[in-house]
Amino acid sequence: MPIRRLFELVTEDDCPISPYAWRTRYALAYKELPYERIGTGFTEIESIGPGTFKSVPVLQDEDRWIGDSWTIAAYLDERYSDAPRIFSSSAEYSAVRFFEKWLLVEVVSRLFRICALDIYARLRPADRPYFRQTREARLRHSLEDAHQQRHDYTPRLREALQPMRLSLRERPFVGGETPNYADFIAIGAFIWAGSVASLPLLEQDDPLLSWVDRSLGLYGGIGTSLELPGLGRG
Ligand SMILES: N[C@@H](CCC(=O)N[C@@H](CS)C(=O)NCC(=O)O)C(=O)O
Repeated sequence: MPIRRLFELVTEDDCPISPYAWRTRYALAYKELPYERIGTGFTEIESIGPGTFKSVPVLQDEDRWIGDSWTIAAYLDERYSDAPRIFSSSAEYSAVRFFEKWLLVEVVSRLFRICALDIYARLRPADRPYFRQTREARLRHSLEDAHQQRHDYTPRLREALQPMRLSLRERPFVGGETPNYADFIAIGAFIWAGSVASLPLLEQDDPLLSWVDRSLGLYGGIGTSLELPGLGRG
């Protein structure tokens, strides 16, 4: 079997929590490419492979080292062109780029505020000071203050998801009849936050949860055995 390894961020108990690595996992599963997963901490990223990476995911494919989830997706399409394409056209690529920006601004930023302290508590002890320092600078609040305000952010998060609900009323996936990279991006964010959140991120009857279940069930049940307390799953 070829050497193919995915370096991804994990918690102290080896729970994979990078939203970016999750989309890469989905992309690899979609292309039916087997790989070995290597859990890493924030403070170990610079020692991966050639030592030039600043973030995960990182994919090692034989002697190639590729960082950045978008670069990895493009690489997979180019290198494994016989397998189904992740992006069938540049128009699809652009639409998914737009979707990612929307999701980051409206959804991921809120998920992050809601879950920041929950993430911190699950990290490897060696990663915690780095996470606190960098994330408090980003939040312009202490992790504890953000945690206290999370109940204010939850309704705003649920409201912000309305465009996704409306779109999923018409089709089973963001990508249409079948999932595309936009679904992989979004489910990656829900898995990340759902793994750690200590409050329900969505109402129990939120129609988005059927899409969550559909997405977790893809590719032989890629996410069905995950514990996602923040989504009332597992
Ligand atoms: N543009 C990158 C972003 C990846 C990213 O931000 N990953 C986070 C983990 S979820 C990370 O490695 N952060 C490193 C750090 O904060 O030092 C991608 O799409 O892969």
